Amino acid sequence: MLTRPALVSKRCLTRLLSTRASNILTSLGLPTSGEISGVYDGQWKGSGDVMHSVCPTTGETLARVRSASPAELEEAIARTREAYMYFRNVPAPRRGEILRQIREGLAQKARWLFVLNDDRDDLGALITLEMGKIRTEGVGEVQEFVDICDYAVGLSRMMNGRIVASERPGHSIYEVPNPLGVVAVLSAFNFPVAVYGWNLALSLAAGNATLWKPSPTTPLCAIAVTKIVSSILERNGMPGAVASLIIGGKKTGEAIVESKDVELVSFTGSEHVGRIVGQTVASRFGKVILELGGNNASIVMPDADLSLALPSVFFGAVGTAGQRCTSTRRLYLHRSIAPEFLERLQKLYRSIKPGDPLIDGTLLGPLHTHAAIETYSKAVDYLQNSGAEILTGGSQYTEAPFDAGNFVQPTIAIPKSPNTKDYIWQTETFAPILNVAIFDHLEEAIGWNNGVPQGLSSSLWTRDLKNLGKWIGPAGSDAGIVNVNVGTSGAEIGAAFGGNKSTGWGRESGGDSWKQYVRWSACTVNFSDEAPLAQGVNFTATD
Ligand code: UN1
Repeated sequence: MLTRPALVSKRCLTRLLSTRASNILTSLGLPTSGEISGVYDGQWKGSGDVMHSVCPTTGETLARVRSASPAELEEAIARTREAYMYFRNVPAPRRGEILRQIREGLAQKARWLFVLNDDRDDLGALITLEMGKIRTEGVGEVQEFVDICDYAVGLSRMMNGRIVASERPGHSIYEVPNPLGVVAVLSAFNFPVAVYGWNLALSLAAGNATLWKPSPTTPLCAIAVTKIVSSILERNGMPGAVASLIIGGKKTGEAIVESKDVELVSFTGSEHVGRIVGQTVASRFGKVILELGGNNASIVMPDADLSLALPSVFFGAVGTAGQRCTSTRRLYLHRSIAPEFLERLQKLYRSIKPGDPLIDGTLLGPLHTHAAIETYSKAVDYLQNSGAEILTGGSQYTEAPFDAGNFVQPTIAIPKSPNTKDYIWQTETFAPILNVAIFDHLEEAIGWNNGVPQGLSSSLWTRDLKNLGKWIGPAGSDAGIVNVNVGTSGAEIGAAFGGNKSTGWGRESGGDSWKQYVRWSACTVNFSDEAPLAQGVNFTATD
């Protein structure tokens, strides 16, 4: 049952914090009263503005967090740099061993695979409390961090360079990866733990120090993770600033992005802010990884197994209340199966009820912020005013207790035209709205799939190999993630994760992503008794 908190005054935060919240905070060693320090660079501190963590389910203020002052930010960057200077000399497999311990520290907080309903899924519960996603997804997010740590432990013994054949006798060329420097991770509210995990794991394996600026609306998740990571670093005699934390707002983000002491900025967020981040980092010749908007489509062919496609599309569109970068926002149905598919999909939508995301069995939690309701309502208004048919949903839940949180109805709409140039197809609305169009030929659907600015994830439902070949080939989907009989969301960590076009071309997590977190040197070594020039150039002076 949701409890609607009384107005929380600063002085009596302790007394009024709900049991629902205080149990989770206490289990992770987070204070339930007073202000919490939001800066860690070897020491916990924070004397900047106070930021509020607000529960999206109940509207309750969970904590007041002290962000970094400008001087503290400067100091944290300097400490992180010093930590890098130390850490780069620690052998990579030893760095891997630290990651293994971090993995163990996290796994104790996410044992869902082995012991259901165990209190060790506290970190997952905190994600649910602060971000609003349902508990199984909160715990799954911690699992994603655990998985990437496993991956990076192995990587710490496999970050190989290459030996290249030289055209000159007695010469060898080595391509050598070395640690890069300070990596800033600017993460978003929707994956407040896992996306940091992707970056931290690769960055640490590569010998860098990280500076994490999480979303200002999910500071508690960041503080809880940093407590786990820093205790392991300190226990191993490493500088804590190998994994620094800065809670802050826009100005803090700008200062980090502009800082010449930050070699790589890994940013997850909107296309609008990503464009500014990209340009700013490029203007100082820094490195950048961008994970921006997704506007992902699923295409269902007549030969698809609908009993597989339906629940996957349902999860892709409604899971996380439509707040994954990979959420399914566009659904292209072949004319022959469209009526049946839509009827069955609507039945699934009708079965979904909003609820406390902490309670097992709830499938629909709130949107993360109140502002997101406005974005949702604006998109619904646009659909209605432009002649779309709303098949289901379209409203906010306004009855108690849901009026205290940010609950909206998952929505299916058929826009008037499938023209991808229209605003509704072009724009990523970060809410559970699924726009549907009907096609006759796969080529037409692929054209629509590719006809938007974004290019993160895409999914084709078919049993026909010819369709598969087309879809993953040169004239197929132009997204970074191109799935077959798998939904658009819920990628594993093993492959590189990221999108093309206005999604920013960034790649994180698995695959070759680690190669961005190192500086590469091409080293030509001459072990002969002569010093010939390449390409046979003769530069001998005659005296
Ligand atoms: C995001 O939404 O920013 O593929 C990341 C997925 C998750 C990660 C999403 N593994 O849906």
